[in-house]
Parts: sequence; structure tokens; C-alpha cells
Amino acid sequence: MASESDADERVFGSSVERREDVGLLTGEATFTDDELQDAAHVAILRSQYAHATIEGVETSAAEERDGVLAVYTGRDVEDSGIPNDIPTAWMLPGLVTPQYRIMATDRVRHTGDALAAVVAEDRYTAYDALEEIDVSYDRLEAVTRPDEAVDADVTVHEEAPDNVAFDFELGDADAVDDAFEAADHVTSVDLEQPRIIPNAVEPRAAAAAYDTSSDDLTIWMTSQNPHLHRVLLSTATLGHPEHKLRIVAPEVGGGFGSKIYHYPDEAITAWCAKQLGGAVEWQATRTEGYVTDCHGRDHVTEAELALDSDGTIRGLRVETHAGLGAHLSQFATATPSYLYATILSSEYAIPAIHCRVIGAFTNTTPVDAYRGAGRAEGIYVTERIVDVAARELDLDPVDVRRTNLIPPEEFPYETAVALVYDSGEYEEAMDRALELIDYEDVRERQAKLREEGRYLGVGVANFVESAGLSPSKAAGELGATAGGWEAGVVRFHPSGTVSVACGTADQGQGHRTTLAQVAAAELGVPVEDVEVVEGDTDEVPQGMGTYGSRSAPVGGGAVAQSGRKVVEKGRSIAAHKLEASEEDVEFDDGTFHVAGAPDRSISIQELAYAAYLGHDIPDEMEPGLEATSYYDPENFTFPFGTHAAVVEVDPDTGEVEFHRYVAVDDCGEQINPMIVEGQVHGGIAQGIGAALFEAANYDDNGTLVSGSMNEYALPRAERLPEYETDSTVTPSPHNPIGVKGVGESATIGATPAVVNAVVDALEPFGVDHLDMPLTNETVWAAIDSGGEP
Ligand code: MCN
Repeated sequence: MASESDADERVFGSSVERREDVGLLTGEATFTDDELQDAAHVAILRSQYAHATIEGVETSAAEERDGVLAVYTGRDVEDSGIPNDIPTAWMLPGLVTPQYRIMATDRVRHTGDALAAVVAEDRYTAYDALEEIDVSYDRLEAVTRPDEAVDADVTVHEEAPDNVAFDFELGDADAVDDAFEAADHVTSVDLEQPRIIPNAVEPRAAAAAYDTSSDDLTIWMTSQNPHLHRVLLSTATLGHPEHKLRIVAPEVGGGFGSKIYHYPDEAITAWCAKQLGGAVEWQATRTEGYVTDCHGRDHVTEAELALDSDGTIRGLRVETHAGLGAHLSQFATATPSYLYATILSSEYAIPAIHCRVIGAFTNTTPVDAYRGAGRAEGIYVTERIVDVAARELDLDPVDVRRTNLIPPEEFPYETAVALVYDSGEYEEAMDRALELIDYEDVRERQAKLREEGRYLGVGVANFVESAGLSPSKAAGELGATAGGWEAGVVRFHPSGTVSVACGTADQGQGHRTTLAQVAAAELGVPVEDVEVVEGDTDEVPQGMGTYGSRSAPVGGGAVAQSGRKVVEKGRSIAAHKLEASEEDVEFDDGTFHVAGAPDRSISIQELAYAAYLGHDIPDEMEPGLEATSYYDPENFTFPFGTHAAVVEVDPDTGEVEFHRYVAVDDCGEQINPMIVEGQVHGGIAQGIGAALFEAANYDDNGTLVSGSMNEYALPRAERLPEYETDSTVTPSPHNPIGVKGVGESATIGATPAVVNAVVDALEPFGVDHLDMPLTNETVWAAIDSGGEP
């Protein structure tokens, strides 16, 4: 921050109330579906089968229905001559990239594939007309599991006969072989991380208006990154000039990753608006969302850990089949490769790691980043296998963790899988969590209760997260076609209030509050005088959006950097007006003054007025007081922490009941501790959801059997514990405001902590691993087959 005044301390680091909430809680906030109320409605026909060739699509009956304005098929889209591709955004070596059309023409590859679109005067007519479209299918066998796909007779794309989209390796395989040979003990675990459906409160939606006279196309949509959507829609999909395309993300009701991606449906909506020369809108139903919103996870993994008998880890070997679904989504290739393999070291000094990931096409909904993306999957593998190894070596799992923690003096620490962790105080956070959960005491209680036939379990998980993917050059060398920077604009108005624009895009995280805090602290102005704009390609110059817990470290960094540029220009103007040299002008609490002469001062608001008048500013200086920055960090930020859970398992029903849940997170300096805590709460809920309840299951035909909230179990409040949260503060050494991301941390920590706790409770039954979700049925079956304790 520019100064360390009391005003800064009040603004940055305090729990300023979320300015977003009045609109959200009163229903006044505007969502995509509130836009273009009089527009025609688009409904999209989805494939009935997971895999089939299309013999024909007969639309005449639908076209004749009253109120139907048009019916379009994949052929119509193809014939319109647009580029018609949904590209992936991360090119791994040897990656197979089949064309992904916005509507299928000859073949469908999963039940969410779009086949036709009806545009009608109202939504009901549009959906009724869908039923009158007659599709002739020739069904094909389907494959749904990534490990089976690579040996299956089914081929999802001709370009990848064995269904392998990529075969990725990271780390030194020879060093790992040597480590395994030298070690006293090797632990092996096969584990699966099932598919998760993101379940944002607001389903995806789009509204599009096309002005035939100007060629202006405006799309309102539920987007986590409007600028990325604009460039992809413009170049790869619609062929519409980028400067004639405006993307607006109004209020967005949650995303958890699923609204990063460029889907066919928003493109279909925009294409329909252009065809009809008017305004149309589309809103996914929940069921539609279940088969089209990118799912998360879908890993099948074999992991091996080599250790000495005192618990010192020598090496880790991981081979994963990662499901990609039927088409490559934008980060589908980066998530199970770089974001996953690079985090396998967790908080530990593991000298040798090797990871191979086979990315496989299947006849399922595309898979991409979901909260924790890649890091959650990687940390789960390491934190789970450490527990299994500890039990095999008859060591306490906490002791094994402690033995291997990277000590503070080792930073910056280069892992065996290509990351350079910049900072960390791992033991402090772990000890705080153990103290809060009374670890020793719980172990004693556990022993006593077991004698009474009660099964308590305690699980601990450490984690590191790579948050705020960067720098752009390194990402580019590894195959990214997007940057790691963020754009932030800080603009004074002549009257002294401030507008901030940032390329991040909120879906509930509270950016309008926290980015205002960042700017207010830099400029020394009241936070109420700062307005923040996001989510509109006309209002924000450029942006990379919100994902990977980047908005605070990268977006906040861009806003802080622009704030500092404004202050520096202000210093020059102040020096001119106060007749002092720039070196003698100090800035403190929103006021420039001459060093040693506090009376010779001018407030930054007065100075803004002077800057816009332009009468009394230095020669050669342009009027105005604003700055734009493209902040490109030198590295990720590395949040970390320890989560711990105490659970009790009912041996008669398999039900898992929480006794305690403790989370100690370190996201560096906290802009707004209340918002940080909210992020941790939401993250824990989703982490527990994955551990205990959630899984998207397919039958052998490729039909999603958990296709609605009746079959897909979300964590409900009554099944979740009270969270006890605490934090340590280890600022990122390179971030301008010392912050690290927090949006995903708790999801990453919670899942292994809870699974470790449940498996710990089941030790008397001889259970050493269980695959998620640990439903009552799964736990009960494990107890039943494990025999008497
Ligand atoms: N923050 C802070 N101090 C810090 C770090 C963060 O005050 N040291 C604040 C930030 O200013 C921001 C919030 O915490 O208001 C989250 O910041 P950050 O960690 O930068 O994450 P992003 O804003 O980039 O959000 C993305 C992240 C991800 S990847 C998923 S998925 C996710 C999440 O955030 N999806 C969410 N949190 C979510 N919260 C809601 N309500 N809805 C979602 O869809």
C-alpha cells in the first residue's frame, strides 16, 4: 500500500460490509434472464443418446406450430459459413483437437450435444416445439470411464482412435525409480475422484440483441470472463468482428468454474439473434445444466509412495486417467495436467515425483475446472496416500506430515514438479489446527470410545494451492492461449470520487467491495467514494476473468498498481502546486504535503479537480488523473493451510456425523476478513460435498443417472458441521498488496480431511481406503465386508 496510515488500516484489512448484498437479498439485482424481457425465446434440442450418428433431423412440424419464429439445425449453422468451432485454450504437446461444432451435424457424442434450436415468441412454445422435431439416430456403443475408454472398441472422435487426447508426463521417472529402490517401504493406493456437477444457484443463460444497421451484437451472459468469451465468439465461433461485439455479465449467481467456459449454447443464442436480426434469449433448465455445464474431477488414479520406516518420504509416483468428456473444454487439458501434476508435492519436501496423465475422451459431458481445479485432485492424492502409508508404518499421520514439511528457511522452494513455492509457514498453521481440534485429546477419546463400540475418526489434511496462474510468458511456453495478467483502471472524477474497472468478473465473491477497498487504501479516499465496474467489455478495457482464485492477487494487484500510478502523477502535480521538488512531497492518508511542512498540503480530491481543469499542472503534462495497468505477476501466489475433522461413524447405518471441523487458512494479507471467512465456509461445504455426497454417475449407455437434484446429492445444511476457522498470515513476497487467493483453498483442504477422518474411524474394520462419495451405503458396505472390529 502507498502509505501505512490509520485510514489505510481501516479500509484494507477490515470487514467492510458487502455492497453487493442489498441488491442480491432484495431481488433488485439484475441477472441475465432479467435482460431483454420482450425478446423471443430459444430452446435447444439435446441428443437422446450418448453416442449415435444422425441420419436426419425433421423440423417441419415444429416450424408450423403457432408462435414459432424459426427452427435451425446443425446443417443451417454449418451452411451459414461461420467458423463454427469451440476451441480449447491450452495446447499440450501432441494434443488431439477435433472440431467442436455449436450444433451437431452428423454425430452426437454425449446427451448434452445440441441438435437443433427453436426460436419462439415465448418459452413454453419453444419447449413444446422441441418435442415435434424428429431425429433419426443410428445408435453406437458408448464409453463413460476414462480408464476404460483407452482400451474400448468405441471411438469418440476418429482423430483419436484410442480415445487418448493427450499423454502428459511431469517429473523425473528415473529419479523416482531410484527413490523407490532405496526406500524401506512402498505404499500403493488406487483411488477414484468422481465427477462433480457444479450446481451454481443460477443456471447458465444468454440474451442477445443484433442491430442489423450497425452490425452491433450485444450478448448478456452468465460469464466468469466476458473478454475471453468475446474473443472466442468473435474469432473461432461466430466470425463476428470483435469491436462490434459487446459481452455483458450482469449479476452472476455462482459459477464454481462452470461459467468460465465457452459453450455452444450462448453461441447458438447469438447466432439466432443474427439470423433473425433481433433479440432472443435462452435460459438453461436445471436438467439441461446437468448435462451441459462442464463437470469437475473424473480421475482414476494409481499412486505409490516410497518412504523410510521413520516416515521420511523419498518419492511419489502417480498415474491418472483423466476423463475429458466428449469435447475439449477450454481448460480441460490444463486442469488435469499442469494444475494437477505440479501440486502433488503438497507441503512436503519430496525429492522425486513423477506423474503421468492420460486424458481420455468419453461419451459424457465435458469435464473442466471445478472449484479447486487440478489442485484439489492433486492434493487429495498426496494427503490420502500419506495417511495410508502412516497406518502401514504404524506411525501417526500427523507425525509423518511433520517429518516431511518444507521448513520456512527452505523458501523459495523448488518442488520436484516444476513449481517454485515462494513462501510458507506450514508447521505454524498445522500446529494451530491441531491445537484447535485438541488432537491428542481426540486420539485418547477415540481409543476409549472404541472400547464402547463407538467409532470416532480424526482426519488432517495439509494443502498448498497455486492461485493466480502466471506469469503470462511461462504459461505461453507451456501451451496456454490466454494470459496470466489482469487489467485494472483507476480513474478519478473531477469532484474527487473514483471509478475502478477490472477485468475480473464476480459471481458472488464480493469484488465490488474488496476491489474498492484496495483502491481506497491506495488513494486514501473513503471506500464509499469508489465504484467498481466489472463484467462489461465496453466498460473494462480488457480482462482475463475470475477463476483460479486470481481476482484478489492479480485483479487486486492491477488495481493497486494503477492506484500507485495515479498517486505518482498526483505527486508531480502536487509538487508543482506546492512549489516543492517531487522528492519532498509525501503522500499520507489522501493528502500530499511537503516533508516537514504539513501545512503546505493538498488533498488528492482537490488535486483531481486541478488535474482535470488542466490550468495549473506541470508543462508537458497531459490533463486528467487516471491510470491503466496490465499487471502480470512473476509467479503464482501459494495459499496454504491445514484442515482437520472429527467424525463419528454409525456402524449400523454407515452415517457419518461431524463432531468438529477446524480450518486454518493462510491467504496472506486479507483485504476483507469477513469475505475471506465466507469464502472458506463455502469452500468447506463443497469440499465436504465431494467427500460425502456428490457424484455424477452414468449408466453403460452413457445416460446421466444422477441427472437431477433428486439423484444428485448436494450437501445440505443439516448434514454440515459448525466450522471453526482461523488463519495465519504469510504475505506473498511478490504481490503488490501481499495477498494470495482464497476462493478455492477450503475446497482443496476439506475433501481429504473428511475422507481421512472417515477412514480413520473405520480402522477397526480393516478399511484402509474408500472411494468418494462416502455415502451411508458405501460406509455401511465397507463395515459389513470388513468383518467384526
Ligand atoms: N480476498 C480477500 N483477501 C485475500 C484473498 C481474497 O479479501 N487475501 C477476497 C477477494 O477480494 C474476493 C474473494 O476474497 O472478494 C475471493 O478472492 P480470490 O481468492 O481472489 O478468488 P476469485 O475472486 O478469483 O474467485 C474465484 C474463486 C473460484 S476459482 C471459485 S471456483 C469460486 C470462488 O472463488 N467460485 C465461487 N468462490 C466463489 N464464491 C461464490 N460466492 N460463488 C462462486 O461461484
